[in-house]
Parts: sequence; C-alpha cells; structure tokens
Amino acid sequence: MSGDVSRRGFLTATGALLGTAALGAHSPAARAGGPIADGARVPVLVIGTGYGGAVAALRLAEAGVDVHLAEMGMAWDTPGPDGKIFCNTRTPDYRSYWLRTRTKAPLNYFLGFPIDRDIPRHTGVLDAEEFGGITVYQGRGVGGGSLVNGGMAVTPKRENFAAVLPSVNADEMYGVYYPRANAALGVGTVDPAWFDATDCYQYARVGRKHAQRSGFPFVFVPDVYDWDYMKQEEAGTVPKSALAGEILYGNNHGKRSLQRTYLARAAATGRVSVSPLHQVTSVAPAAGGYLVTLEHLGTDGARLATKTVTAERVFFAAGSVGTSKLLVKLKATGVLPALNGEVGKGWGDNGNVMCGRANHLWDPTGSLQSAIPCCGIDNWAAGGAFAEVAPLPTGIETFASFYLSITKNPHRAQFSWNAGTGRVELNWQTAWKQPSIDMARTIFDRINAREGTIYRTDLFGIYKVWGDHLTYHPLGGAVLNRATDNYGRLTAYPGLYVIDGALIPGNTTVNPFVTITALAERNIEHIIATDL
Ligand code: FAE
Repeated sequence: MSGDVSRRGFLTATGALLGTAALGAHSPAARAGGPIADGARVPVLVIGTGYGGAVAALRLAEAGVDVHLAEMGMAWDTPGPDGKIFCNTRTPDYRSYWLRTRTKAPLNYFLGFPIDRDIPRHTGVLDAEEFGGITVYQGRGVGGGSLVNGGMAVTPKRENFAAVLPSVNADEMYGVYYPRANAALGVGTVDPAWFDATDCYQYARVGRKHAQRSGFPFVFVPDVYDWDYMKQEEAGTVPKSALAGEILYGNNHGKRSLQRTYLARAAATGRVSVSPLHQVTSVAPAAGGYLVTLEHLGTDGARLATKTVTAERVFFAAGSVGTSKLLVKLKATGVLPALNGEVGKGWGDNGNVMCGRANHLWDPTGSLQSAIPCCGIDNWAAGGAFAEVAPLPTGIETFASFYLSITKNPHRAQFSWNAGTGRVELNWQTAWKQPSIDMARTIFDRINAREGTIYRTDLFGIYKVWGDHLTYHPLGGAVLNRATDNYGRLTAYPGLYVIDGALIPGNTTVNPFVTITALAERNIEHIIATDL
C-alpha cells in the first residue's frame, strides 16, 4: 500500500538536520532514503511542511498511516561556508531570499537610504512574493513559516474567536485544541524579572512605558523561542542567535521551529518521508486516488525533473497563498472543475501595517536588541489594533520604536486565474491598507501626543511613515465551511483536504500560527476518526 517511499523514513535531505543533536530529545534515528520516486504510490501526500502540513503528518503517522511530505523549499540541514545553516538579518546572502537577485527587506530604508543589496539567485528561505497591490512574505523550506517567523505564539481572546471562525465549537478549541497546539509547539513566556533587567529588551520596556503612559493595556506575548537559551546568550555561554539579530532569514539556535517540534516527532514515528525542493504543480483525479505532479527543483530554481505519483489522499498545506494558487489554477484549468465557487475567495492580510516612532534622546531603545518580540499593545476592542513592539536589531542605537500592528481590516481579496499569463493573480489594492493605518493610529497618534514624539519617516522610503505594502500573515483563499466543509474537506473530491492558513478568513485578531496549528489539530482528529 505505501509503495516505495514511505518506509524509507523521513530522512531524505532533511536527514542531517533531524538526525543531529541539534534536536535533543526529539532526534529520530538517522535513516537512509531519497526523495519520492517517479511513479510512486503513497497513501497520503501532504503539500507543504508548515504548521498545517506538520500537524497532518504527525497525527496521521501516529494513527498508523504512511505520509509523504512534498516541500518546494530546501531542507535547511546543511551549514554554509560560514558553518551556519541560516544567514544573519544584517548580512543577507544567497540563503536569504527565494529566487531573487536583490534582497527585498520588509523595512527597506534606513535614515532615508535604501538598504537592499544584490544577492546570488538561490532557493533561499524567505519569499517576498509580489502581487499587484501587496508583497506577501512567506517561509520556504522544511518547516515553512516557522523558519523565518518571530515565533510569537498568540492564542486569540476567546471573545474574538467567534467572529473569526463562527462555525467552529469554541469550547472544543479552548478546552482541547489550543492547549494541544501550544504544548506541542513549545510555547513559553519571557521571565518578567529578567525582562525588567536585561539590556536586550530595553526597546520593549520603552514600548511598555509609552503604552502605559497613554493608558493602553500592555501584554507579554508568548513565543516558541527557548527563553532559557536566550538568557544563556546574554551570559555569553552559548552561540548567539536572537541576540545576534537572527530572525528574518532563519535562527540558527534557540527558536523551536517545526523542524524541532512537530516535524521531529513525525520523523520519529518512522512513517513520514519528505521531498525537499519538490514543488507540486497539479493534483488530478485518477484511479485509486489522485495523480500528483511534482517539479524537482535545483537550488537555482531550474526544473531538474518532473515526477508523477499517485496518492490515495492529498492534503493541501502549501500556506494560504500556495494552497489558494493551486486550487484556483486546478479549478480554472479544468483539472478539478467541481471545486466550489468559494475557492480563491476570502483572502486577507491579517490587517498588517508597520510604523516607527522617533524617541527623544533620553529614551534610547538600546544597541543590543533581542530579535524575538515578547510584548504588545492591545487596543483591539477600542481601536481595532493589536501592536507588537518589534525589534530593530541594527546593532546601533537608533532611538526608534518599531511596531507591527495587526488590525481589523475589513477588506478581502480574491485569487483568480489569468489564462493569458498562465498565473494566478490577487486583486488586493494598496489603498485597502488605509483602515489598518487608521486603526494603528488609534494607538500611535495618542502615544506621540503624550510623549511629544513623531513618526519615523525614513524606514519605508523617503518621507514615508507607514509600511503598508506588505503582509507577514496571509490568511484565507479556501475558507473553512465555505470552500471546504467544516473540517477542511474539498467535498466534491473525496480524499482532498485543506489544512493550513487558507482555511482562516483573512484575520485572526492576533499573530496566526497558533490558530492555524490548533485548527489543524481539530480537523485532523475528526478526519482520522471519520475518513480513515
Ligand atoms: P506555511 O507555514 O507558509 O507553510 C507552507 C509551506 O508550503 C511552505 O514551506 C512552502 O514552501 C510550501 N509550499 C508552497 N507551495 C508549494 C507547492 N506548490 N509545492 C510544495 N510546497 C509548497 O503555511 N505568525 C505568528 O503567529 N507569529 C509570528 O511571530 C509570526 N512572524 C512572522 C514573521 C515573518 C517574517 C513571516 C513571513 C511570517 C510570520 N508569521 C508569524 C506568520 C506564520 O509564519 C504563518 O502564518 C504560518 O507559517 C502559516 O502556516 P501554514 O501552515 O498556513
């Protein structure tokens, strides 16, 4: 039944990483085996290795099902010439961006000067995918967004949850699936006493002081970073990661990415295999399941081979954008014509908008800044904004406070197939960020007035206050209970499922990955119980 791939174990190119001491107690035994063979048959193929894909792989494997994971990005298990797997945010190199010849830093100006630089084209870890009105940042590699994100692990307030996913039983989510997700992700919170004393959170303490003096609730935000490790970084007893400015292009230490949590546990079952640098381009009905087409990519992005494999069941876990693009293309080109009309709809940016404030000289934010954010300003109920106090880990004193706000932006965009270009487009418009700016201003206008400070105008262009051109949090495109049933089934095609951020209708009111993980836990439990 499982064909020639699944029993080879997880370890293809990921072997070195997942089999090394880097993973401590979760390390599985090393195993031989290559990527999926052309013509293979597998019981389950999962497209993508982010949160949704990792949850599906682990729980299916625990239920005795052999799973193959196809991931378009690299394995991120092999050190580069500097001995490190990931490059530093301050010195982006070939490892930084997905198939670009120039960096596209989210914060792309400093003191009014552009900071992007030329890099060799390579299958790097961060994709800055450009659509007409927005750049969508995503992780590429085994571990998906967990490789590049800030690790902020936030469970939304229960009173906000019903507005996000009204068809889901909140009692079950808050009683079972959020706790399960938080435990498996390794979520923890900074030690408040250490927070008050350490140099590396001076910037966050300034953020707290300003928030509280303006009367805003200030909250500590949990994270999957190993807080004990960060203390040791400060003490100088371990290699530095968060305190060396590592984040956007990967953390070499300290962060509990999916490689160290769900995927390591999945590997340890012996039932999960993975093909890095394999991009799924088609899923078509076939005898005994679905015929899946994969392009095996080289690290220059060139196609090395095309493979077709048969899977009894396929889970779309390619992220909001990746899953939406595949489904919209497959419906429009007649490969999966019976997908319903909701496919491609309900996409949002989680209301992301960035800004900086210029502090007075007596309010330095510190030259040493932990790259891992740990706190936020909650003005959701009154102003529709939750602002994370973000680092600016430049290594020099900037006197700047920097924020990523999540806002209640009402706009939703749609993906559609352009037959002329052969590409999927997204109709988001830059002007749709205005409600987000207005909501973020409910916080920062008041703080500026109270502190006698102004917005920074040198971080996103020449005299540009708002980072309104991007999102880190793409959500939607195959919304639960609309494009799918209430558990992610694409009902017109038995055996096809969506299990990632595409299920969430555009906003989670906070950073999204805990909700994506908890929803995946809920859905896979039901699917295993009823479909398998
Ligand atoms: P995701 O993690 O994106 O995984 C999808 C995977 O599928 C990726 O590895 C893709 O390479 C792969 N893929 C796509 N298309 C294909 C294909 N055709 N064939 C094969 N593979 C494919 O999806 N969220 C938080 O909650 N807290 C944070 O602090 C936070 N910070 C962030 C910072 C940055 C810079 C970024 C970019 C994101 C951040 N996020 C954060 C968002 C979070 O990482 C994101 O919501 C999740 O990773 C989405 O999980 P999914 O499972 O939906």
